[in-house]
Amino acid sequence: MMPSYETEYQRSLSDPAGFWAEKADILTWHTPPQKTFSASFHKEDFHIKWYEGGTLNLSENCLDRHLETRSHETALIFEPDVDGPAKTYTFQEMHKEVCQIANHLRGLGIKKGDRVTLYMPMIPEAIFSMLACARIGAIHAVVFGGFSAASLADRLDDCESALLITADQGQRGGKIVPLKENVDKALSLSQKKTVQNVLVFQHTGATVSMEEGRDLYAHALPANADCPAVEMGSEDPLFILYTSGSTGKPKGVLHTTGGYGVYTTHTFKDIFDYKPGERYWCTADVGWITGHSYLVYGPLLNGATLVVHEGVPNYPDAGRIWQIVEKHKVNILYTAPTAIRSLMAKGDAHVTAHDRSSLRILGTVGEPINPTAWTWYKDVVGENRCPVVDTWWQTETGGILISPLPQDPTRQKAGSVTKPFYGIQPALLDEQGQEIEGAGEGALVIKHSWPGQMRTVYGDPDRFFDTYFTTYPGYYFSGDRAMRDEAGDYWIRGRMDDVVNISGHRLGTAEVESALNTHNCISETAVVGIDDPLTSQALMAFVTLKKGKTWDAEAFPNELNHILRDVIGPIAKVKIFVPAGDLPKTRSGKIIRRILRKLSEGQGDQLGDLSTLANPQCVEDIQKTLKVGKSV
Ligand code: 7RM
Repeated sequence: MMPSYETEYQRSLSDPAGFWAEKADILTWHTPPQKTFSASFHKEDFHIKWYEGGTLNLSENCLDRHLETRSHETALIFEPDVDGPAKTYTFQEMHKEVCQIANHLRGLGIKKGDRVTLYMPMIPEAIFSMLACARIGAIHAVVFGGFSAASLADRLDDCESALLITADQGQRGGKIVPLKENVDKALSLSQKKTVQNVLVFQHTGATVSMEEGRDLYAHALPANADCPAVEMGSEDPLFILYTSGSTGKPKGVLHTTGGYGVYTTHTFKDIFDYKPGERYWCTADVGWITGHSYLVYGPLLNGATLVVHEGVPNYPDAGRIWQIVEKHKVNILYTAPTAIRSLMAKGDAHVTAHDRSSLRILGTVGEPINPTAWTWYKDVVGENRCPVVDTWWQTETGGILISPLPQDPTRQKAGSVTKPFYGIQPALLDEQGQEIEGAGEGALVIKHSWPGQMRTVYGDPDRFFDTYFTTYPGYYFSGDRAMRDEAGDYWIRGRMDDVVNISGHRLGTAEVESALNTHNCISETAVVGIDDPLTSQALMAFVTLKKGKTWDAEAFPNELNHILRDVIGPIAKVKIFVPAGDLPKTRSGKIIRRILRKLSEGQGDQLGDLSTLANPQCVEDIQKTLKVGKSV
C-alpha cells in the first residue's frame, strides 16, 4: 500500500537526502549520482546542486528507454488548429524524428553547451527539436511564437544563440503567425549576430524568404536517424527560458538536467496520478514553463501519450476544447483559469454537447482560480467525478510546488492550492520577515532547495541571488502573497511585486513602461496591474506628456498599444490609459507606485502616509481624472 501523504511528506523533510536519493531511481542514469544535494540560500556559501556525480541524458529517458516495451504505442497525437485528420507518432517514430533533428544540429556544428533558440508554432517538431537539443547537450531557449521580432532579437543576443529553429508560419485560432518573417526581422535587429544558421520546418507550406547559406529547410537535409545521446552531468544546463521580473529585461532562467528530470517526473506522476496508457493534454504553449515541464519533460519521462494542439481552446467555438477531449479520449486535462472562465461564459451547452466520460483528472495553473470557475470546472466539465488539481508553481521552480493530490478528497477545496509537494517547505513571512505560525497571510517563501529549482540567471549569477534571496535572507522568495487557513491549506493571493499576470502570462511593469516611453509625445509612464474578471489582471498606464503635447484620446491609446505589440508582443496591451499632469514622486524623484495602485483600485481615501511625496497636488488631479472617467 502507498504510504499516506502525511507520512511521506514528513519523511521528505526529516531525511531529504534519503528521500530524494531514492526518488532519483525513476530515471535511467549512466552513472548514478554520488551526492544527493548540497545547497545554501545564504550569501556566504550560496549554491544549489543536485545529484552531483550522476550522468544521464533526458532525451534518452524520454524516448529510448520506452522503446523496449512500448515502441509501437502512441507517444504523440497532433491535432491541428482547425478540425482535421490528427497525426500520430509512436515512441519509435518520435525517436527517429528526434534523432534526425539532432543529426541536423550536429551537421550544423552545434555541440554540447551551445545555445539553440526555438521560435516555433505548437507542432510536434517543436517538441522534437527540444529533445534533439537535449540529446546532443545543446541548451534550448524556447521563445514563445507570440513574442515580437524585437523580443526575439533581445533573447538571441542575451544567450548568444548559435542556431535558430523555426517554421515558415504558425496557425492560431484561424490566424497566420508569420514566424519566418519575424525571424528575418529579429536577425536584422540582433546586435551580436551570433546566429549562424536558421533551421526551418515547413508547416503551412507558404513561400518564405530563405537567405542563401544561412537558412536551411529541415526536410532538405540528409535524414540520418542514428544519433547516440551525449552523456550529461546532472548539473549540466538543459534549457534557458526567459521570464519577466519586476525590474529590467526578462531574465534567462536556467534549469539543469538531473534534478529537473527527477522533479518533473515525480510531480507529473503523483499530481496527475498518471497511469500507463492514459492520454494527457496540456493546453500550454511550449514557449512557457508549463509547456516545458508538463507538456514535454514530465509526461514523456513517464512515457505518457501526449495530445498536442496547435491553436486555442475556443476556436472556432467554445466547444472545440471538449470536442478534442471527445475525439482523442483525453483522460487528463491541464489548462488555465483564463480559458476556463472564458469557456464558462459561453454556457454549458458547448460542454455537454461532447462526451467527456474519458476525463479522469482536471488540472489548472497560471493564475488564481476563483471558486466559481473552479466549481464550474469540477461540476460541469468533470461531472463532479474528476478531482481538480490547482497547481501553484513558477518558471523559476521548474515544477509544481503546492497542489492537491487527486486521491485525497480533503484537498478538493475551491480556490485553494492546498498543500506542498514532497520535500517542499513553504513559509509565510510577515512584514518584519518573521515566519507566521498557523493560519495567516504573508509573503510566500520556500525554506529548503528542491531538485527542480532554477540554478541561475543565465550570464548573471548576481541577479539570481539579488532577485530571489535578498528580500528575505536565507529564503527563496516567490514574489507571491499567500494565505494559510486553519487546516494548513494555502491560498495564493497574487504577486507582491511589479509583475502583472495577464491570462497566466507574466509581464514586468518596467518592460511595459520602457516600451511606452519610446512614443515621441510621452514623457513618463507608470504601469500597474488592475483586477480583470476574465484575464485575472490587466494593465493600467498612467502617462504624462512632453511639454506642449496634448492627450489625443482617439489616437494615442492605439499608437501606444501598437508600440507594445511591436516591442513585446500581442499579450502586452494596456486596457486603461490615464493621462496625468504629473506622477506622484518622492523628493528624490522616484515614482510611488503604491499610491497609483491604490488610486487604480478606487481607494484614494486609503493612501496612508503621503509625507514623502514631493508633489501631493498630482494625486488629487489623477483622482479627478479617474472619477470623471476621462481615462480611456
Ligand atoms: C507555472 C507558471 C508564475 C506566477 C506565480 C503566481 C502565478 C501560477 C498559480 C498562480 C495562483 C496558481 N509559471 N500562478 N500558478 N497563482 N494559483 N495555481 O505559471 O512563471 O509563468 O508564472 O503565476 O503569481 O508567481 S510563471
